[in-house]
Amino acid sequence: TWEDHSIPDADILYHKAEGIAKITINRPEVRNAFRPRTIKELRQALADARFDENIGVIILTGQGDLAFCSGGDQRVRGDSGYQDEQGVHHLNVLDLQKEIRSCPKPVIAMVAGYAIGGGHVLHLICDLTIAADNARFGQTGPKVGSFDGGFGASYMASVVGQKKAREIWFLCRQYDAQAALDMGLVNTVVPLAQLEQETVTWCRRILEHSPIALRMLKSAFNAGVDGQAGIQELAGNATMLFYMTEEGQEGRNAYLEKRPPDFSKFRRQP
Ligand code: 2NE
Repeated sequence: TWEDHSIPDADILYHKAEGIAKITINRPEVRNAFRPRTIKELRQALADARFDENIGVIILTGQGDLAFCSGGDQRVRGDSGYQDEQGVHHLNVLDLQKEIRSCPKPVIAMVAGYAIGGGHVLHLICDLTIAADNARFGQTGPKVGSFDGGFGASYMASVVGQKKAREIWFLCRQYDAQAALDMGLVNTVVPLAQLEQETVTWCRRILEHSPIALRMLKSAFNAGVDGQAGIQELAGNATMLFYMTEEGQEGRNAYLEKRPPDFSKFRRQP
């Protein structure tokens, strides 16, 4: 049973249960398209889930059966980004993408219906994707005068290969769930009625495993494709692990106790 942590009148819903946080884009009338406010709220919920020690895995999804997300809300697209209530233009979904990737907990996209445009990139960025059999995937950028040349291009190519990624962007076709599975874009396809149950089963399995091992693996997978930022993330985890050792703590303790550090008792591993 999900505990409701949603804020009234928000563009998203936010639930928690047994170590799982579920973040839901709640704009079904526009196929869960996002506006700047939606992204701001998604980022806040993701940060909450990241810093909640009881949460070990995060689900990102869309309200209803028709769409996961249809990308940027074209009705509020201004001349240099998506316009907020103050008239300021944003592409803040790019910040959300980075935060999903650098979140040390697995993030799972639970996709029913359309994952299109910037909504397709959101599922792509997630660590895993569980698709319902009615899911449909694709990019529309070149059709609507847009593109995502960041993770949307380079990370997609690392997932499906260069030829397929170019096809997806150049032709702007839609792919059904089976085609997405065949090209490695999703992890599994299940009947729509079983989508949440299957996703929760995957979450429970992940929750049985070592949080630090999962964290290290996520940053290791990122490091290969994220350049210096990916290395920084992996190295940050190495520093965290070193801080957890007696050897690391000896340096801190010696400084605080105003004495020279004694590292002589620590072995030099071959
Ligand atoms: C998603 C899709 C394929 C669904 O088709 P269908 O036939 O199921 O629904 P329909 O009738 O097209 O949509 C239902 C209502 O939702 C609105 C529609 O305009 C329609 O409104 P009404 O006519 O009922 O008033 N709607 C759907 N998507 C919307 C959107 N993105 N913005 C505003 N209203 C939207 C079909 O709806 C579709 O192809 N949607 C557009 C997908 C798209 O092109 N998205 C933007 C890509 S660019 C992007 O996301 C982006 C980026 O490239 C870079 C940075 C940031 C963002």
